[in-house]
Amino acid sequence: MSDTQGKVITCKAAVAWEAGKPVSIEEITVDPPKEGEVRIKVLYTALCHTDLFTLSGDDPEGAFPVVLGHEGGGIVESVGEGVTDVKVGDHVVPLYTAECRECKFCKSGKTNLCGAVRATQGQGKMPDGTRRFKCKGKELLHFMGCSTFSQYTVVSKYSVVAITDKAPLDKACLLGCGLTTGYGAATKTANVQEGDNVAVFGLGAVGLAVIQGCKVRKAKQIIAIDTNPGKKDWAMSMGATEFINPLDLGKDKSIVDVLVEKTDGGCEHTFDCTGNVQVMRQALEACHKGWGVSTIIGVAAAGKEISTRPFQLVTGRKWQGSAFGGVKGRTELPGLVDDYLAGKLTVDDYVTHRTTLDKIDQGFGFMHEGQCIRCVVDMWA
Ligand code: NAD
Ligand code: DAO
Ligand code: ZN
Repeated sequence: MSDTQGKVITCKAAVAWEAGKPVSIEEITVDPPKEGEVRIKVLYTALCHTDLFTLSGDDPEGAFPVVLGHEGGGIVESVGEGVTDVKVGDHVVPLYTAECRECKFCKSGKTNLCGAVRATQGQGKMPDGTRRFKCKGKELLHFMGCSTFSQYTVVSKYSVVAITDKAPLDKACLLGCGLTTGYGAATKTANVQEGDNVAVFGLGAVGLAVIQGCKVRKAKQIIAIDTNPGKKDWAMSMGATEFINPLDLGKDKSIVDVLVEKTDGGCEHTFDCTGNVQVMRQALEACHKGWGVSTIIGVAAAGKEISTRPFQLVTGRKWQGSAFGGVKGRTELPGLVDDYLAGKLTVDDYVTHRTTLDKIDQGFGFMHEGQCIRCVVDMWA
């Protein structure tokens, strides 16, 4: 039993007080976990663009004040009643896509989305409708069921998975979002097959992980596309067969024309990993007539809509989306950790930058510079 069990913990967290303002490092209190909840000592969190997105006010559901962060790893400090799958001392990764194994979604066998904590997670609250964080007399909202920008966090038992303590948590934390999302989108949602031609738009952590998934599936052409020329070497190192910067094409050739030409009529699979709705359209239209499938992974800004001519769909192209790569976190994430430890899934290379909680703003700066794939924050340094 830990000596903090059952007690309110005071610790440091990056608090986002309002949209468009930097986070501030505050002393906050974290209540003990209630029934069905798990309190985690967060050791590492990685910065993902979704956190920035909410901070900047682009997230339509963003609300404040909030403890952001959803890509993290830590150790279970205490558990509430009715928690059996994880125990004190376990190494864990919080899951923004929960898995209860009992709801209609979980039992359908058709999706990794889970209904159990969906409504309260969307409101920034725990499943009983209350919160565990306070700062300066105010309650703080939880974020995506994870809130890993705090040294301690509380999550639902459905929103956490134990992983082997052989996996270094400063790397394995990336499996809590970007890597699993991209790899799963290719291997599960799209289910890319040997010999397929694919195009991946946007080469951040998500797009690079899509490339890894396509390579594992022995795709024939893996065409990597990004407006940042610095992403070419990254893409090739993950298994892309070629790189195209759409800005190099000139006015007369669109990226769609180029892809259709290079793949003898279009790709079997394309992936949007940018969140840009114009790119989503290009990705759909670069699919092969009759059977090409485009998977949207990128999250678009508030109010954005996608469009194409309906004839694109009438003639057999399909549009679909993928959340957390279609991966059921509690059931399947440990297998991805095993793949990582067995050298089948590259993770370490994605950690291009590091910082500390006190300097988390420096990390956000790295992300804006365009060189950063993931910045890992040491929560206790
Ligand atoms: P990132 O910002 O690191 O990478 C995006 C890349 O897209 C960058 O390299 C950028 O240069 C490139 N890009 C931007 N505009 C482009 C354009 N017009 N054409 C080609 N390339 C362009 O982000 P990331 O962490 O890799 O995440 C990618 C997207 O996936 C984001 O929108 C993020 O919110 C979303 N996401 C979705 C899920 C999910 O479950 N669906 C999970 C994680 C992230
Ligand atoms: O079940 O209705 C639902 C929503 C589940 C959340 C899926 C989130 C997908 C995008 C997340 C952005 C990156 C972390
Ligand atoms: Zn469920």
